[in-house]
Amino acid sequence: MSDFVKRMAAKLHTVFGFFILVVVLFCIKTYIAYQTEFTLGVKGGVQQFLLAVNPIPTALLLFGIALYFRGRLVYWLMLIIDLLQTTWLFANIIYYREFSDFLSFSVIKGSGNVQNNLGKSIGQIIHPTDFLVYLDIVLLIILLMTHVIRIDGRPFKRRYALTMTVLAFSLMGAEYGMANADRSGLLTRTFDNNYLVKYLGLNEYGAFSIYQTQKQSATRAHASASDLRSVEKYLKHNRVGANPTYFGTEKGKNVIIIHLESFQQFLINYKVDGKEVTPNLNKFYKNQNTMSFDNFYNQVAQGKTSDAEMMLENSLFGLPQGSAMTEYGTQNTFQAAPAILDQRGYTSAAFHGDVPSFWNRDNTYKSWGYDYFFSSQYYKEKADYTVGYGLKDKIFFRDSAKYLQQLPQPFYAKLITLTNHYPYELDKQNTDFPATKTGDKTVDPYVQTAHYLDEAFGEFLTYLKESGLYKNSMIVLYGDHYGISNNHRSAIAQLLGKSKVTNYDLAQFQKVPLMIHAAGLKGGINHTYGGEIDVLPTLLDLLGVKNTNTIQFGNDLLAKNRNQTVAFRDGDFVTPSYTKIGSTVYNTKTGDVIKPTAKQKKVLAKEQNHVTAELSLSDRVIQGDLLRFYQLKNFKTVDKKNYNYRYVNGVKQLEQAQKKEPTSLKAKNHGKVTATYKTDAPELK
Ligand code: GP9
Ligand code: MN
Repeated sequence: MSDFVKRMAAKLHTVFGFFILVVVLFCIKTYIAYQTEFTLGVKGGVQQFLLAVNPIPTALLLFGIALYFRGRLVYWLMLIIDLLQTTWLFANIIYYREFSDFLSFSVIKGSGNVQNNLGKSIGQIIHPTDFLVYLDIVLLIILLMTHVIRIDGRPFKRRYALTMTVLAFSLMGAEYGMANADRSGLLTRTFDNNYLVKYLGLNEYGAFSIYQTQKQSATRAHASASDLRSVEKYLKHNRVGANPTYFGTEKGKNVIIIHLESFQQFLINYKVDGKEVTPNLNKFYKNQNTMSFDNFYNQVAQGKTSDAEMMLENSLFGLPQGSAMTEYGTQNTFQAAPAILDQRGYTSAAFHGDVPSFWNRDNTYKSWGYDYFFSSQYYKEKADYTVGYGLKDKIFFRDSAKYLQQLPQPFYAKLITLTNHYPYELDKQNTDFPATKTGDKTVDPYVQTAHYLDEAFGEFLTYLKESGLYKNSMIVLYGDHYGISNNHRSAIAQLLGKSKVTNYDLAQFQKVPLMIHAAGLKGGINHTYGGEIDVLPTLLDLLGVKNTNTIQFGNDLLAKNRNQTVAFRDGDFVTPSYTKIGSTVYNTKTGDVIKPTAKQKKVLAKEQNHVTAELSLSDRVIQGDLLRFYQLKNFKTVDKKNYNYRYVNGVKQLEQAQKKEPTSLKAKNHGKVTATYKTDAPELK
């Protein structure tokens, strides 16, 4: 043995040597688990680096606790700490295998409705090799018992123990700084548990999950049924009746919702080099059976897509910070569209080509009562099938049709597109549209991915027509939020053909499309002012679902005498007359700044009150989990235990549904495909 190895081996007989050995073994196995057990979506050098080093800080910190003690106890403590951390790792490996997500403390607490049916199937999902994560601990125990490693009875200097603790915290801080530089808003926006583990580590994720669960439980515990009273009072005062001309006209039809990622209203009829960016959507927009809204605004905050989903399916606002879906989606009680319709004989399904954990969809959709969630696990993926967050839209729509035609009718289906997402990248073979020429690299390819989305939509629409779904479905399209953020003022000005843009222009730039199409529906461009919060009441009225006693903050866009004040999440607002941004008020028709008269001031104060009230009351509903106290008439509380979105389960469930409820397109066609899906996606050639 060389001198060096001998010297190192001798060090193992010291407390510090043993400590380092424990830390190194623990970090190595965590890293191996990261690589083999989880799909963390690590991209680029910074993320690779952070993944490799992220187990170190908490390992130093936690094992370092033992250094404050002396004698045998030090060794015992290290082994116990190892055992605890390893069990956390082990539990996550098992849970991830079943749910493609990490264990959260709200799931662990399992308070009543948050169970995931894990108990039942645990035997089936554990592999004997999973226990290998404990191997290093067993090895350490053997080495100690056989005295290959001797116990060092000398006290470890307090000073050094403290140094280790300080070092651990400093490394944690440095790591967080690097992580946040790569992905800003990591802890405030809380996109995906995968992100927290990838950037910060499994233990940090665990600590954050405890913090979040505690925070939520505290407000939840303080809330009581009486808090609902002010909400009900507000709603009673502000609710408007449905428009009798439209109420129930689409009763019993399928509902197909297409979530157009990052799609803004200005793209409709927009041209680049004389060519329409979105010819298919433009045609749909003008169709005589499409009701299109041209003063419809996105109202999202940090939760972006998840805020849009929350509003669309619950008519509750997202939160001022973070994402309501990630923070409250697992634990809260909801009375959401999928559940409401489900209880009226509908089948509900969400389709999305990304991992199920993003925005905590995998848990939230259960709370909302989705029967099916077709996430990336349900789609065959080859390397060139995906870009950015997931599946390319053309392939996504094509492969969704396969599941869509198996859904018992009537169904409520939501398809969330993905390709038109920042940074708007698309491979050459799919790019057949000119970029804009503002010189802003972030902005210019936006029309190219929007064009791709439009082609994908066109193909899907053809399928709907050929399969017959077009005739018996209400098809709803909406843009979730802006694609070009306010940081790109100069590029926005060029796109809009202006010399410069004001805050008024930026507010109007928040318009997104909303189109509702159904055979026989009286179409046209509707100029009413509204936002995402108003969609659910509108759809329920069209479907003939009485909506006068729900806790929903929007109002039917087709109703007469509706309040047309559109709240932005930060408290600013737009009405047909005024656009209020910060302390400035603009004339909505002209964009001119207004110096309000005494009378106007009164009107504006009233509008502001209305906006502040609806936002804060909606927050109270979510943060206090108030719907748990609200018995909605004819509505059964959703039991999350009844849902499982794992691929094998979903497929089996679909199969059984064909026999139990033979109303799907496919079942009606005696198990045969009704229309072949046509796409020009080059990847499939
Ligand atoms: C991810 C997708 C994007 O699954 O929905 O979310 P966004 O970044 O737009 O909020
Ligand atoms: Mn989005």
